[in-house]
Amino acid sequence: MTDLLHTLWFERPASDWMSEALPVGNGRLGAMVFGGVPVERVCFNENTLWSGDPAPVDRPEAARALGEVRELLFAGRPKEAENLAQQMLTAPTEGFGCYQAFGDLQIEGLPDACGDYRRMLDLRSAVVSTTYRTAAGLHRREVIASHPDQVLVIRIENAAPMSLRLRLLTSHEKAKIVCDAGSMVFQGENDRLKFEARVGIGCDGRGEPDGFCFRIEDAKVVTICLVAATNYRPQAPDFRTPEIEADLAGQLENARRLGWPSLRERHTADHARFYNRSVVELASMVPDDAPTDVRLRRNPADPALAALVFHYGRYLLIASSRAGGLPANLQGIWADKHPTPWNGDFHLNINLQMNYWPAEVTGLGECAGPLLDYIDLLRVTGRRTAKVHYGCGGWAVHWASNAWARTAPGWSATWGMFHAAGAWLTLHGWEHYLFAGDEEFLRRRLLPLLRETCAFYFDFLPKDPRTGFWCSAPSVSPENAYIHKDGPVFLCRSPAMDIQILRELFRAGAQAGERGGDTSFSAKCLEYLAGLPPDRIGCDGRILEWEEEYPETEPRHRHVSHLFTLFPGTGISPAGTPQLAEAARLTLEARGDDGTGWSKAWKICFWARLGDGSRAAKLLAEFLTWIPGTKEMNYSHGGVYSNLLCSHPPFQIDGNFGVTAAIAEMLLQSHEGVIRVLPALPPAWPRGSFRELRARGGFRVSAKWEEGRLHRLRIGSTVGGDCRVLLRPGFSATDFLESHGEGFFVWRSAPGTVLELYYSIDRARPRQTGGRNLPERGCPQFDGPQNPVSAFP
Ligand code: FUC
Repeated sequence: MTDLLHTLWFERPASDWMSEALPVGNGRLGAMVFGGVPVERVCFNENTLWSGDPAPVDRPEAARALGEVRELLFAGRPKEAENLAQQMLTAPTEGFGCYQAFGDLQIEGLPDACGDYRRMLDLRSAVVSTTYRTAAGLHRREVIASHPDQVLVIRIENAAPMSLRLRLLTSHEKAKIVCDAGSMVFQGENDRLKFEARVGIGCDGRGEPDGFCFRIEDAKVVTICLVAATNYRPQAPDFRTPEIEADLAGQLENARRLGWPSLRERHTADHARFYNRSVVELASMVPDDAPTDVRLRRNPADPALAALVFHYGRYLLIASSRAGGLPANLQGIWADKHPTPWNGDFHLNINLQMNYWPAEVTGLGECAGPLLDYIDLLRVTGRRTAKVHYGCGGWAVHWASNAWARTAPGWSATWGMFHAAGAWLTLHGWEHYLFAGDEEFLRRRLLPLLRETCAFYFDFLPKDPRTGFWCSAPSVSPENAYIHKDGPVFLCRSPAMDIQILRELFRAGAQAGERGGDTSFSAKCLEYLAGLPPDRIGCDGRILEWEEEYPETEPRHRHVSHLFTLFPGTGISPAGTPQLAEAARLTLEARGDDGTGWSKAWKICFWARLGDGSRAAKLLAEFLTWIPGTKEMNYSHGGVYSNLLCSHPPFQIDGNFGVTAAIAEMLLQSHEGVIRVLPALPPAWPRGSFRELRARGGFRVSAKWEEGRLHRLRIGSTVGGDCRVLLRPGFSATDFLESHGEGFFVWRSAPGTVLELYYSIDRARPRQTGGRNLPERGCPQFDGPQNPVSAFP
């Protein structure tokens, strides 16, 4: 039986890149594999291949117009303010460029399938395989994208000798292909970068160039290695080196020397090091072994499918975001063309941030490395934008950016003026610190980042003359408009999202300053925190998205920006702020459950934070709505394709990452300084377990539940310190737990120790049956008093 939790599989070759092909990636090189017969298509990407121009587009006249735009906003004339902002504050579209697909490697002449066709992605080994029976026997193909050896490898094994033809295809105009005795070289350039791919071919038959193609004769076993690079360099102002610096010939030679078994082994070992960091298991009522697309259409509410999509998000993050590279863009590293939808850019009003929501909680903190590096890149270019556009210190970035770290506002004042993107990104550094508890990171990287981000806002925020609060103006509530007497307007003062982000920013600054010994920075953050306006509830009980209770142009808009504070922020919780939590609930009800893929993923996170597991599960099943690959772009009905990639539509990877984070949030929360286990467990998931999800404070949490009740709990402490945990009332504390009333306990943990708790599943008489402090041994296996209900992973 197929491993339902870690395998995607299909009975047909993929007919479409976006919705059916299967992704592999090593963080930099990505490919979509079709598993075709008689033609295999491997559509590949290299994540630095972007068009565009890094020349700054900041508008020197902007700072002079800023005062007037603000005055118009304060005078209640937002439409005029928006018109003036459009004229004077927006930056041109020129030079933005887009992420570009590299090319296609086609293998023609593969033997026909007589039966038993299976195409599969094994998430644990990160291998895409295609197997089938031919007239002569078994045909087997495997594709990997190796991180340790920086090579994409296609291995073909066939029962009988084959005659194949290899072809490189590309839609880049300036590209040439040269073949020699054992390889194909593909070189080109776009408006900015040089790029090159090399294909090395090894086989047990004969191989020779054939015009622009490569011909293989009489081979049963073929190994094709593809390496690729550009002359991009993540460094302003030029962002490129004169020539491509990667030693592609050396990489191919290394791959040839290692050979397939070693390449495969080194790849799977490297991947497992990340993939095995955490596991979620959700038991199905009736395990369904059918192909993934059939499962999806048959029972989107199947808990095992939810677990699969959870693991898929982790897989995609490992495959698209590894140390030293650029972060995952809107399509990860899996684009099939250019221009890519929305330029395949780094959208910063939800999308890039969502890509990294699952990183810390699933133990993939290193995969957030590219994001943190990218923020440092934006800081460099963003200093100029802060100065030129606003006359401020610090740094600023707006609604979206690209490989050139563009930080100026967008070309439309309606969406391009979202400047809180930099503050939001900075919070990812704070979260990284909270999860890892790494004091060195705090001092060396986080504090300088926080200081510089806050420096912008210390200069930027005017006082609202009417209320005396700090005011974020001009700004927008991402991509949403309100109805003003002069018509629909986007430009506004202090949208709720800005204020909520700034609240988290100043709070983080205050705490980081305190912990890092910068008390004056800490005090200044506290002063600004105290001067921010509170969240407001409208007369119908909902949280206000804008400063005033305006009618909305689109009450069911996909962005739910004014609930940032519920997730990923920390400002609302049913226990801590019940009134706001109720207002958040009403806000969500009014917004409706529908939305693009990423919007649905976000809504699941919201319901998880509100502790409503049933509603979260309902939305999760809707997120798993099957979308045929033919569906046109739209802004309200998303889901997933057959290959489980998130459909905005079209394919946009944020929803895959968002949904992984959401499932983690249903099982474990730690944002309130206390660990809550199973805070939003849906009744439809009565039995399951998770292993090694991460909680803030450097804790690793594993749990198992039966009949919807926590049965075993294990918390590992990596850096020591107090671990506050909320346990079901009625349990007595062990020697290792101090009771703080109403189910709250504190474990005063030493670094490297583990706390284990075992509960009886007897509903009538819940009791704690054991708790121990143990030295940590990496991934836990529960021992001690065992209940043989089922094996814990
Ligand atoms: C934001 C969203 C859109 C889309 C785009 C890439 O602008 O509002 O729905 O996801 O990013």
